[in-house]
Amino acid sequence: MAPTGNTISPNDAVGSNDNNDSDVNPTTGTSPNVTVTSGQNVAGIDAGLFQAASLGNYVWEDADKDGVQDATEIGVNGVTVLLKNAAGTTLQTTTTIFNPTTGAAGYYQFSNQAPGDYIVMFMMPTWLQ
Ligand SMILES: [Ca+2]
Ligand SMILES: [Ca+2]
Ligand SMILES: [Ca+2]
Repeated sequence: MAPTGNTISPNDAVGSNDNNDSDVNPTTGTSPNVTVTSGQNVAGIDAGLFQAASLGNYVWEDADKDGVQDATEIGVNGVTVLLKNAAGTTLQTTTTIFNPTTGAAGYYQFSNQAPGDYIVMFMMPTWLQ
C-alpha cells in the first residue's frame, strides 16, 4: 500500500520494458506474478508514487481595477470555475463559496488532482457581463 498521502502511478507505462516503469496495479498495490529461477536477480519490479495536488483559490471584486487583492475588496461567491486539462477538456466544475476555514468569500479549490498541466476557467457572473 502507498504511504499516506501518496497514490500509486499507472502501471506498465513503457509496455514491454519493465526497467523504468511502475509495475504495480494502482488499485490493488500488487505486481503481476514474477517467476524467479535459482540464482536469478529479477530487477525492474517497481512502484511509482505521487502525491495529489490542488489548485485554487480566490475570486474577488477588484473595485479599483488594479489587479491586486486589496484588503478592502471582498470575494465573490457563486462564480462557476472549470478545471480543464491542457487540451481544454473540462474535468471538473465548482463554484466559489465561503472559505470553510477562514470564512472569506470567493473561495474555490480543486483537490486530489494528479500532477500535470491544467487550465482554470472562470465563468463571469451575469452582473459583470
Ligand atoms: Ca512494467
Ligand atoms: Ca518496472
Ligand atoms: Ca484592487
